Amino acid sequence: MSHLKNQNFFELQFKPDLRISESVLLLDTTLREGEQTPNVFFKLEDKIKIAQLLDEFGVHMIEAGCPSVSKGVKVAVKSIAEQGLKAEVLAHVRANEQDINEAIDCDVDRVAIFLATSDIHLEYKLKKTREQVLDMIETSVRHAFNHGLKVRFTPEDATRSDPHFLIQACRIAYEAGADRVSIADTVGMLTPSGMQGFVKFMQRHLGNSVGIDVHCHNDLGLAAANALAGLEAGANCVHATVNGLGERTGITGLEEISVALSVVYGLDLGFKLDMLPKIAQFVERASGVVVGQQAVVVGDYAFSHKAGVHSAGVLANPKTYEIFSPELVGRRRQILVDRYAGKKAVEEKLKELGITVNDDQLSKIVKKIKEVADTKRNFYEEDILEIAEEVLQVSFRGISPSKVMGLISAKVDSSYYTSYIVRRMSALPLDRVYETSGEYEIVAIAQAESVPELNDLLEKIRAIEGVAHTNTKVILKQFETMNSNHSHTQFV
Ligand code: HCA
Ligand code: CU
Repeated sequence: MSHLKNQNFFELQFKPDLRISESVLLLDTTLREGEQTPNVFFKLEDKIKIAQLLDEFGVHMIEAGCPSVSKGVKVAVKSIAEQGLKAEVLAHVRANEQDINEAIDCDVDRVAIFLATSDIHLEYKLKKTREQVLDMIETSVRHAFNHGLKVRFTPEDATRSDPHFLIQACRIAYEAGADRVSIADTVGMLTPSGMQGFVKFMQRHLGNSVGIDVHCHNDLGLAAANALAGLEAGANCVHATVNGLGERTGITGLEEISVALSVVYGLDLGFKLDMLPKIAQFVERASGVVVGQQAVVVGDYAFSHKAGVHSAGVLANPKTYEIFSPELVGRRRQILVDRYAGKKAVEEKLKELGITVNDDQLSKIVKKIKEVADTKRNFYEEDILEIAEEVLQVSFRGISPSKVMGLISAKVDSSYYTSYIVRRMSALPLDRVYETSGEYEIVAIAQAESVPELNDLLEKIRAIEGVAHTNTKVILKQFETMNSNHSHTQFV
C-alpha cells in the first residue's frame, strides 16, 4: 500500500517511477558497528536502553554485537536477546564454529556471519585461498543453520571483490542455509549508480529467494545516497546507526534514512520519527560523540532560518524552505535574528517577546538591529529589547530574556580523571565546559529554555559517574564588555 505523501516534492525529482517497496527492513547496528567508532564504549545499561529505544522506534532488526569480542559484549548481546523485543536480535560473528557457538549461547534470533571475499583481504588479512574461504563459508553457515539460527552472510569488502567469486561465495552461503546476504561497502567506495548496478547484478545471479542488505560506509559522504540507491534497485534491508556512528566516518544514519524513506518515498513503515531527537541525544551522551550542529534531522541548526528572505518565506509558508516540517521529527523551527534578518523575522521575534509595533517602528528597529549586529558576532535577545526600547521610547524592564543561563561548577571525585568527566559533559547540551583550578575542577555554562530544563541538565551532570557534587549559579543579567565579540552565548 505504498503511497506518496508529498506528490509535488516527489515529482520534482523527475523520476516518477522511483519506488522502494514497503516491505523494506531497517536494521540498526549502533551496538555493533556503532561501538566500533573510535573511543566509543557503551555501558551495559546504555546498550539495553538503546535497544529498547530502537525497538520502540520501530526498527526491524537490531545487530546487538559480536559476542566473541569480550565477555562484556557477550553479556550485552545475551541481555538484549532476553528483552523480549519485537525486533529480530542478531549477533555478528566471524566464520568459525566457536564464534557461532557463542552466539548460540546468547539466544539470538539470527547470526550475521562475515568473511572477506576481496583478493586484497584474502591475501593480506586472511592469508587464505579462495577455496579455503568458500569452505569456511559453507561450514560456518551450515553449523549455524543446523542449530536453528537464521543466517545472513556478509561478504566483507564485497564491493572490491571479484564479482564472479562474490556470487560463488553467496551461492554457497545460500545453499548452506543463509536467507540473506549483505552488500558490505566496507571501505565506502561506491557511488549511487554503482550501488544500483551492484544490487541488480546480485539479483540477476542469485534470484529472488535471497534477501539483499545494503551496508554503506560513509568515507565519501555517500552512505545515505548509496543506501537509498540500493533500495531503489531492489535490496530489501538497509543498515544504519544512530547519528551515523561506525568505523572511521561511520555508516548511513538512522535519522537520515528513516526520514528519507518517509518524506521522499512516501513510505509509512510505522517508525516513530518523533523519537529521533531523544534517541540521538541518548546515543550522543552514551557514546561521547557529539552531534554536529548541521547534522541532518537532529542537528541544532536543522530547522533554523536566518536570512531575511528565508525567514519571511517560512513565516508565510514553512514549505518555502523546509522539505518536511520539524514537528514530524519532534523538533521546532527557529527564526534567527541578527544582521541577516528582515522585517518579518524581527516582527515575529518582537511578537514572541510580547511587543507589538507599527510598520514605521518596525522599519526603524530593523535598521538599528542591522547597525548593531554589524559590529559583533553574537546578537542577543537583550540587544533586541534594548533597541526596541530606544526606538519606541519605552522601557521593557519587565521582560527578561526567554532563556535561563546557569554557571555550573562540578567537583570531581578523586578517583576519576577530570578529562573523563569533561568528555562526558561535552556530550551534554552545554555552551562551554572549562577545566579550572581551585575548589571545583570543572565549570560549565548552560542555557536552557526554562528553570526546570536547567534543573534537568543539572541532574544529567550529577548522574555522571565521578561527579562528586555541583554548585550552580543562575545568571540574572548579562553585560556587554569590550571583548564581548568572542562571547559564547547567543539568544535566538
Ligand atoms: C567490518 C564488517 C562490516 C560488516 C558489514 C555487514 C563491514 O568491517 O567490521 O555485516 O553487513 O563494513 O564490512 O561492518
Ligand atoms: Cu561496516
